Amino acid sequence: MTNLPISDDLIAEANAREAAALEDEYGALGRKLERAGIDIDTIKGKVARFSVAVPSWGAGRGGTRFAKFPIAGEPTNIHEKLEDCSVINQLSQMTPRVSPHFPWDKVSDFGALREEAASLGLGFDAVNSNTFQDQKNQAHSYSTGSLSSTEAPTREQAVEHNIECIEIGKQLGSRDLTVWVGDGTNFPGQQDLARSFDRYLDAASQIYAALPDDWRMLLEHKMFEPAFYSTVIQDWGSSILAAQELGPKAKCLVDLGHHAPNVNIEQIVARLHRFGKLGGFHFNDSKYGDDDLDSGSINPHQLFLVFNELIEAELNPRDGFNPSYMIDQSHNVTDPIESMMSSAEAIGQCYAKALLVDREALHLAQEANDTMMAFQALRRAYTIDVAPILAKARVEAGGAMDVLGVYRESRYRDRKAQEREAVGLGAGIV
Ligand code: PSV
Ligand code: MN
Ligand code: MN
Repeated sequence: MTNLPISDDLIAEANAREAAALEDEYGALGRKLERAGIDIDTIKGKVARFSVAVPSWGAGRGGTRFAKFPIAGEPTNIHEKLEDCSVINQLSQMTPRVSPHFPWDKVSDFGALREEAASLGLGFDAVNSNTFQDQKNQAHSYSTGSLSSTEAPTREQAVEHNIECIEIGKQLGSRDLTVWVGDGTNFPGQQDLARSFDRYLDAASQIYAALPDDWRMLLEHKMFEPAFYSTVIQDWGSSILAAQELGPKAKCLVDLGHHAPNVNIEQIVARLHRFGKLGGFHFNDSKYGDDDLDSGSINPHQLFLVFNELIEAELNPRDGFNPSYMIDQSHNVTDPIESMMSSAEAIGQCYAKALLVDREALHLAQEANDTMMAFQALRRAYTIDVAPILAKARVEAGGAMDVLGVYRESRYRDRKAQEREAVGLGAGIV
């Protein structure tokens, strides 16, 4: 029994108003692509099968360490977050899974939570552990680090928490554990840089040993914050070294905002794939650091180039190709539902554009060292407006052609503002 939050009639009526325009635009694009030897329906089929998970924590209004400005009708618990994620998926038809974070999303009955999600048309993606904050009644503080802490009981506590996340994930139907630790130092000399990595590897291997055979451990690196001098898993180098040491089920997760400025992220993608260690993505955009801005809002071309590498990787699956795709954003000034629908669209568009690249022309130009024609092969695909392909795939799956328009027309947030408890003021999440 599904229990979807937006009226199907509302979606159908809105789609009917736009149907002729969509047919016209899809037809025109189809003819343009046909001239280039591309079948638009094949691309639409691939887009229809593409999905990206949404983070449970992204459903609430984010903030900075200075302030958070809540909105009326914001979700206050995992049940309300799932309901909001269901809206995103119902309208966009691209986000059927939610990635939960523990202990933020802890409940007493995870079997019931899984059923509740299913009734909203949702499943669960990677489970995320949290050893970057102290929780109430926690025995040992993470102020000295977590998996790399100098204190053995603290490391044990962090390992146990990750193993508990795996147990929860089994009940939710997850198959990935994402581990990001904020461990690091704020002063030169504060900790031994080599030994802290040894401690991390030792603790991480205990988590790895608890992974079921068909699970993966996704190691997420981040250059800085909360540590501002050194971070234990600060870049893809430390991440791949750790993943190689841990074993084949350990992979690297690339969060687009976690790199030094100007780093060539698409090249990192190619490198990780080359060694069978590309585990997944946290999609977002960034201007200055780990800004967690909406995907494609600052540098959509970079996102396209990342997808271009992903298509290349898929065509050359050296050690398999199965990266998990997820959004990781903080919506500080927008309605999170709107931001995630718009972000899923931006991500899907980059995927579709990457599918349109004439790979033969690209490879021939590369072999001939014809730099301009190689670049033009990418440019031709990037400049095509693929919106009609995404809209048609969405509508055929029961979603809305105009996702934001239908969402506003539904007055969903206004209704929730009447029903839900108000969120208190305070600092946001990392
Ligand atoms: C850390 O900045 C991060 O990107 C990790 O994915 C965390 O789990 C997430 O943000 C949530 O704050
Ligand atoms: Mn992340
Ligand atoms: Mn982050």
